[in-house]
Amino acid sequence: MVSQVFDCPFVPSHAAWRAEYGETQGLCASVGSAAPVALDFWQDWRRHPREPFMSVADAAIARVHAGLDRLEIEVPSWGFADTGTRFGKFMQDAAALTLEDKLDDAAEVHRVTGCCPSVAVHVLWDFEDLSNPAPSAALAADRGLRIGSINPNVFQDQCYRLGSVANPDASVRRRAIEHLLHSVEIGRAVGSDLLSLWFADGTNYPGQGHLRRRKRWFEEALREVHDAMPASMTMLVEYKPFEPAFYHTDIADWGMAAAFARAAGPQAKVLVDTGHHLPGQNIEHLVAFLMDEGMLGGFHFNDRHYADDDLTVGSIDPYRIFRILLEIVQAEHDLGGPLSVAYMIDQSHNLKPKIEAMIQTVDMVQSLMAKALLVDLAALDDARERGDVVDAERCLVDAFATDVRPILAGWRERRGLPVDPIADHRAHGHAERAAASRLPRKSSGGGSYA
Ligand SMILES: [Mn+2]
Repeated sequence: MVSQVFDCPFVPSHAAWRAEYGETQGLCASVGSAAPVALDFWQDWRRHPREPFMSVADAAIARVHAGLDRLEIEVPSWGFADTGTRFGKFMQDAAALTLEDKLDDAAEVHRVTGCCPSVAVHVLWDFEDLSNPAPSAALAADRGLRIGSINPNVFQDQCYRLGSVANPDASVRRRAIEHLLHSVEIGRAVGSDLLSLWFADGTNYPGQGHLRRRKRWFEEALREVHDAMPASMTMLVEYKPFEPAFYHTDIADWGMAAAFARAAGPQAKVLVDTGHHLPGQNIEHLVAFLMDEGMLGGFHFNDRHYADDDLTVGSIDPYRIFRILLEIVQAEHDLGGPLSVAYMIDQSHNLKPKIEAMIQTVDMVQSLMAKALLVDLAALDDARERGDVVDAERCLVDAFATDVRPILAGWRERRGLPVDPIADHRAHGHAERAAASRLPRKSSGGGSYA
């Protein structure tokens, strides 16, 4: 049904639609009742009394399309594998086992979205031969992709029970640092410029660890790794308030991450995982603060209701993600150019089919970015200067309430992409083929607990 809507000439160009059908003719008359998307969009704009429909729409659509042209979103290899909670895993027939499988799935996401050319890799889960990672870059290139952020793993081995670079045992700290240094070399070998660091280090009980000593071990480790990076590489330092540690976590929030990044060196920045905050945290505020300090490195997109739930981004609170993206849109507007921010997904789905969930995520990020780009920044500034709190808020709410699906469809048509990427993916048969080829291999294991 929806595809009929997107076939409507209204979608790629309002001007073309008006020329053909006339400004006063309702869209429902031309495509019938199967037009909920475009009809909503039409009615939404017609109800706006503040601006003439065409002038606002054309300018806004051009702005959104240009913004979407710049938006690349990295998918995580672990999002395609069987994963679970600590209570168990629900296996999916089509879930990926090998790096090749994961790259095949990432290529399918990129085929239908056109904006996901890079794949984040997890060192222990994705490289069978850590001494020879270079062939993985060719595997990615064969599929029109590239290897994105390198994610070391210093939380899984038994020796890390009491921490990695903050372990009280110097030999364990050294082992963790060597793995991080090896990860830098892996990045160099596969042409990646992002080293993405998350540590499970922390303690479960008061008195268990010497907090300041652990802080200094972290500073020393990050500095050593930073110094080994090529000039093109960025170190991303991720934080998380708790889990797996339940009393204290060594990098518990964005301020600590920023302090550690500063101590490490100029190529280290903060990675904001949207699910890694305590309830009530104003994420867009800390994002604005980090940008102004030149310390924002990138995002791990996901959503949460309670803790680090790894739900689909925007599924719980799309307005929050919109506000975060709006801070970036404003910063780039003030700067007069794009910021260097890595947009990455950190989700692993148990219930949704993994590729569909990833496509849905990309679509949500694009939609919320489109809404953020629709905010009239001049009107917003004017309202602020007049001290008009209501008008200022209305600038945000009006943009957020706009149905951007037809604008997104127009962008996709312009790029030769399917206007409904999930429907196209389902019709393409990738999941069925993947299940047929992977199910016989399932007994050999695979997956992770990401
Ligand atoms: Mn993350």
